[in-house]
Amino acid sequence: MTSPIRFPRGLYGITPEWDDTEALRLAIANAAAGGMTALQWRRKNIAPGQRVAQAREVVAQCRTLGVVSIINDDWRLAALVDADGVHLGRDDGSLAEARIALGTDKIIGCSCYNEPALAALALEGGADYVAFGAIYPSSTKPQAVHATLEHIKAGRLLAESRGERPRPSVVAIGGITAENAAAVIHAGADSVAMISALFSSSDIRATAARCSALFA
Ligand code: TZP
Ligand code: MG
Repeated sequence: MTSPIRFPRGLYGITPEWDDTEALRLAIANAAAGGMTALQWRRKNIAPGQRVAQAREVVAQCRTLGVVSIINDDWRLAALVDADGVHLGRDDGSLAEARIALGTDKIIGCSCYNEPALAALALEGGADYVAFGAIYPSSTKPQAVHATLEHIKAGRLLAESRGERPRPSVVAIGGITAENAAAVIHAGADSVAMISALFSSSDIRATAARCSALFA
């Protein structure tokens, strides 16, 4: 029997840079119909006046769909729109401050790039998941550092070694597709994060279903 984890196993969609919120909602609905278990709202280039509104709509939609909602970069926005959690990179402030602000019921995930030492620190600080990437070349973030399947394995060992129940989860990101996801899951990822392979797919529901089936 697999041990319970703090962030859902499965496909973790991340939003593309779409200003068209209706198109985004349709894509999210299709991904959820295909089994996506979590969604990160990640917008690096959005007009300040649209930011809160789109985040709020996506979080509300996720709640209706039963999809865990995570806000990228900004725990204050996560609190404002009552998302299920936040994803923090190394430039996004302190995990401790975010935890105090959000409380223990919210999910905090941390980017660990290709550095298990960062994962150890994040886990010590109470992160609910640690993310490694880019596992494969990513056209979305071509400048991303390269992480390997060995980093996933190391992260999984770290997450398990703490003996916590439920235990923290391991997320893989970067260039992941329905074709290469099996190797990442086999290495120990509990969840695979995808932007382009999911949201640029001509059949988002079918792509999500293919990825989700890998976790069965
Ligand atoms: N961090 C490392 S790679 C990446 C991020 C946010 C982008 C992932 O996007 P894609 O399209 O799934 O490669
Ligand atoms: Mg960030």
